[in-house]
Amino acid sequence: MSDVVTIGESLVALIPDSHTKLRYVQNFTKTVAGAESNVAVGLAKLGHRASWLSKVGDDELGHYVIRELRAEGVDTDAVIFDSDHPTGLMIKEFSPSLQSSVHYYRKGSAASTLKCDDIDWTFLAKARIIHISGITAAISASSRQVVYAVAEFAKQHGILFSFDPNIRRKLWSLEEATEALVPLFSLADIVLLGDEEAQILLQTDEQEQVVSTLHARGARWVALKQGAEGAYVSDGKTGISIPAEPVKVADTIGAGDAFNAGFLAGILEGKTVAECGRMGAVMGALAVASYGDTDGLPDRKDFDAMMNNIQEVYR
Ligand code: KDG
Repeated sequence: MSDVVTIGESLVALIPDSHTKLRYVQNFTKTVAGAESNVAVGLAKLGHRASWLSKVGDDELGHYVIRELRAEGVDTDAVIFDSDHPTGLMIKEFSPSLQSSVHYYRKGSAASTLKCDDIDWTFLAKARIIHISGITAAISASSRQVVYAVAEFAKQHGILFSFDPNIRRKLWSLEEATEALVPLFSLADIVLLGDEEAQILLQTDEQEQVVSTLHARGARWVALKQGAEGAYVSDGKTGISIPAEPVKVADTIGAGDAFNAGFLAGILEGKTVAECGRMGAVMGALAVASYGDTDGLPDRKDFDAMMNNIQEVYR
């Protein structure tokens, strides 16, 4: 039985060792990326039982993904190996100004063939929280159906459904994203979104307006992630700004997932919304301080030390 089940695609990510155009890069580090598996890793490192449900190719990259996630303590027993479709790949690119972008090689990947028949509903029924991001809805029509079906299932079974729109403009147009993602707000108990996403999907990034709109649609917890400004979090009774933790930025990719892991850990532990927000902010800061999506995420002991005094750990 898992505290949290996350569902979505994980990819092998190649991270260049230099800040230049990919054509000039000589060396890459191989790592695992994927919004939902990042959340599962963050939760597992904090000591929660986290499962990741997906499909990977029955290929070397697929076995690598599973090996890495298991090493981080994520349960992957429900993952399906697909011998007809490959594991997806992405390559990061860093410009000289440290901006990062990604190139996807994921069309027709194993995860994009995920369909409702692949889901082990009995396994899912035992979760306390199911977390999915909009990337799962973007990668194919069948995985989009999975997202809606899982959200409905969570509602019927009293499982908390956690949703992060995670809009990826390289995967679909803003019109397609809006049409597919806005209805999911009404099915979500926990909404974790960025301020740009709020602007696109709700036509406002004004924090109180965003949270009141989402609470009116049924969300019990809302976290509006504001990047370097921190976050605004609400449980419908208390709304509070959480400052970002001071950090030297290496790579911002993965910060939102890390925030989500910290925030969901807080909910599992019965914390106040302010504490959940601070847990998210600490996890987010640690993710941006390192290059891989999850390499910088702390184990519980380090996390607790940072929650008490982040300065001490950095020395
Ligand atoms: O949130 C970070 C993710 O974007 C990254 O790990 C890769 O899941 C990914 C994606 O589809 O972009």
